Amino acid sequence: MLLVPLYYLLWIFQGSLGQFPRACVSSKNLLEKECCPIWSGDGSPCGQLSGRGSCQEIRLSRAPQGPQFPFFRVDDREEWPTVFYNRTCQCSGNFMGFNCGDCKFGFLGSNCQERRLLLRRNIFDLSTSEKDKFLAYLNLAKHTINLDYVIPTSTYAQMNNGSTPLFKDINIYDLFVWMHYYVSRDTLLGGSSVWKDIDFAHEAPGFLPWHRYFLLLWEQEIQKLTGDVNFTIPYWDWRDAEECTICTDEYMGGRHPTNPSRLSPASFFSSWKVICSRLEEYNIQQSLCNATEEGPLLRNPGNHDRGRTPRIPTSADVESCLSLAQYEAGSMDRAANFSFRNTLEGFADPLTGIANSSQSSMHNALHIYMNGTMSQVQGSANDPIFILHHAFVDRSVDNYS
Ligand SMILES: *[C@@H]1O[C@H](CO)[C@@H](O)[C@H](O)[C@H]1NC(C)=O
Ligand SMILES: *[C@@H]1O[C@H](CO)[C@@H](O)[C@H](O)[C@H]1NC(C)=O
Ligand SMILES: *[C@@H]1O[C@H](CO)[C@@H](O)[C@H](O)[C@H]1NC(C)=O
Ligand SMILES: *[C@@H]1O[C@H](CO)[C@@H](O)[C@H](O)[C@H]1NC(C)=O
Ligand SMILES: *[C@@H]1O[C@H](CO)[C@@H](O)[C@H](O)[C@H]1NC(C)=O
Ligand SMILES: *[C@@H]1O[C@H](CO)[C@@H](O)[C@H](O)[C@H]1NC(C)=O
Ligand SMILES: *[C@@H]1O[C@H](CO)[C@@H](O)[C@H](O)[C@H]1NC(C)=O
Ligand SMILES: [Cu+2]
Repeated sequence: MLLVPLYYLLWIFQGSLGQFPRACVSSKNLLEKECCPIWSGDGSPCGQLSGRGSCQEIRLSRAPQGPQFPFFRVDDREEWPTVFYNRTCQCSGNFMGFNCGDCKFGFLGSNCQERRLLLRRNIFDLSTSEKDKFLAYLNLAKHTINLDYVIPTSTYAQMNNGSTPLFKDINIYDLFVWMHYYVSRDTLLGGSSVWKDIDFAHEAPGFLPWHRYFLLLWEQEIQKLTGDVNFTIPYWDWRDAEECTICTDEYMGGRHPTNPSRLSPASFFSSWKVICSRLEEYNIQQSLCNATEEGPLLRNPGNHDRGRTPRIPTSADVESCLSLAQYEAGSMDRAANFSFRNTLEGFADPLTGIANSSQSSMHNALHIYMNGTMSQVQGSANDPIFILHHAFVDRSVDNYS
């Protein structure tokens, strides 16, 4: 029952993650506002000669205006991606991607006709070698430059409306960290002022489809990086956990022996550097996160505010949340009562469905519980626990009907 609206939303959200194909960031592309790269398979834009797609004008209905965002044409993300591009590849059939070079999720083969069913598994059900392979993929992604995508290091206006492009390389893992930052960052209003009450991926109906699409793209990038076409993100089933059971050196990194908010040197995650964490600095400078390394991953599981989040959600919490009949209800934001999305996201008490601003439960509870990099929305994807956590949140959606 839920799948129909969800896939419809997925379609709407395609491309709204903030990706910039490397092939589309010259001043020529930006001034012409065209992003229709060549598909190397046949040398034509959007793989047009092979019938994969064609270069089309983007037509959007005007974004709804409302009190939640009392501005117009001040933020590059409005009516995405039309500030940057008004012509992009529209792919046909089972093709997708910026040049229609990829297959839609769930398909493979040279014509993307083979159906492929992939299963995400509980991380504790992986064999040691499967689990170690997953960890190695994470580390490889963190240390491999993304050849397909780059990030902008400034706004469109700061690029003189496209005549002076400012883009930068980023690694495959951090591209996703950056996209999650970009979708949830504040709006820069000039001078030193910002609009903080904005987020294109949280606290609204888009929360679940946006993160679902994000995970699917993440999987696809890892599949392409490693050639492991069957790769799926494992999930962490945190129900009834009394502590962070994946916070060990065998899994996502144990605690440092002397510094409780750092990771154990026995885990390679202890040497990972975060990006996009200095939000106040960006706002003061009216700049974007430019993916400069900003220090180690921080995590201090269980040291959180227990008044706000007394425990990791229980099986009963999940059952109760799944029994909420309406996907959205009432105000469609964090104040909504009896809303499946708002309750699963964590702004309502799962046992009553009543919104409560002094509690963080369900999805939010895990972010708060980690008491570190995971706890700040914009930079949370720096901690690879984000991926395992969201894979489990996504699984809850599958169990909802
Ligand atoms: C797309 O952008 C280009 C460059 O600014 C402009 O010339 C063209 O008129 C735009 N097309 C549409 C349909 O807005
Ligand atoms: C960029 O475009 C905006 C809106 O059209 C305009 O107000 C501004 O002057 C332009 N800036 C530059 C540097 O061309
Ligand atoms: C992926 O899974 C399919 C079906 O289970 C199998 O035939 C294929 O060999 C697997 N491919 C790889 C690269 O593991
Ligand atoms: C990148 O961002 C950091 C933090 O805001 C800033 O200190 C640095 O100057 C920026 N680097 C470039 C090349 O803009
Ligand atoms: C960690 O938890 C303490 C309360 O126990 C809180 O004051 C602090 O802001 C939290 N830090 C992060 C990064 O969440
Ligand atoms: C949700 O329920 C609470 C408690 O009944 C109520 O105070 C609040 O106004 C409700 N929220 C909305 C948006 O209706
Ligand atoms: C909200 O949560 C706080 C702290 O757990 C609790 O004291 C309060 O009764 C709750 N409010 C509602 C309306 O449930
Ligand atoms: Cu998020």
